[in-house]
Amino acid sequence: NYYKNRELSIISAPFSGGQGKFGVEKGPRYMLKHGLQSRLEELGWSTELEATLDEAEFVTKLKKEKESSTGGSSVLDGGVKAKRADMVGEATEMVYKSVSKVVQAGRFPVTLGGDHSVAMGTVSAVLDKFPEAGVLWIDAHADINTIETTDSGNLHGCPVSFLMGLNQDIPGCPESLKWVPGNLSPKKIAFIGLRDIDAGEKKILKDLGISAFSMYHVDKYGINAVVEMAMKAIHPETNGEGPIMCSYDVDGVDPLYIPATGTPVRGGLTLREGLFVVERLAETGNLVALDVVECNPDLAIHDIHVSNTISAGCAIARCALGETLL
Ligand code: 4U7
Ligand code: MN
Ligand code: MN
Ligand code: MN
Repeated sequence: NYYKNRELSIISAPFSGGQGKFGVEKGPRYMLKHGLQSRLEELGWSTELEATLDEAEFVTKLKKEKESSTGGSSVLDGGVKAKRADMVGEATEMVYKSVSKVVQAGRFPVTLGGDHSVAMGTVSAVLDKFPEAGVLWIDAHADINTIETTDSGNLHGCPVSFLMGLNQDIPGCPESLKWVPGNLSPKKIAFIGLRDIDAGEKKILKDLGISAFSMYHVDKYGINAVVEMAMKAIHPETNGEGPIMCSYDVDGVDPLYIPATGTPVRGGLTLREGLFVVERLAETGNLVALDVVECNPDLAIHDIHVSNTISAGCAIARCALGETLL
């Protein structure tokens, strides 16, 4: 157990520039309003709040950028694509600094997104503190597009390629993202929940031999076996033991349960499977950091979709931090 003193910080990362829809920056505020902090206190954690960027400030900036002639220009030198790369670079570096401060102080970082581009900051900070950490990436998507393979140009579909340093040598790689160390080894990440992978991403996953468990594997082996295999994949020498960071995109769970998210894909994890993953990680005592990202309350058609999404997002955090059914 890496946090015997049970101290955590909730890091708000209300950023939406990694994709095109407003509202995902509201995720942290909604989850906090839902009572997340006191529920984590009830689990025996002493908690602190850590702000990164200012929600209102960033929304204003984003609106200006969208109204400008380029609309957050996406095509860069060399024909590569990355929308709003300057903002994403600035925001993710701020997240990196906040999470660094928290982990270096020996506190468990719970980062609330915001879109998944913020994981460039969280994972980089966690790897500084725990260089041997493995990452479990729970998601319908692999988020491993490079600035060459991305079709959408949305950087929330690219954080893993930046974390692995796959863009550094591509001509036209945005200066603003050069701060990302890019030292995540392809051997140190495993995906769970995949079901919407672009052709370019499939090739990268295959070429680099990355461990990826799709919904097919969840159906075939069951979620418990998949989590076990994923842990062994990132820590092969120690039979799955060693520090684990979990970057949890709520769209890994089926939109039946978590409808208010930017890129929903049907056929996902049930809510129970999605919670089991983090319950199991908590049980190992090896979890060192958590992101919960991509809750977008603005994308709900009914109020019930907002509360379903936010309460499920909060449940993911609580289960990861030790809440059990019995
Ligand atoms: B998320 C996508 F094309 N792959 O690159 C892309 F399907 O953080 C989706 O997982 C990315 O929500 C989804 O735009 C990013 C698309
Ligand atoms: Mn996703
Ligand atoms: Mn994602
Ligand atoms: Mn999404």
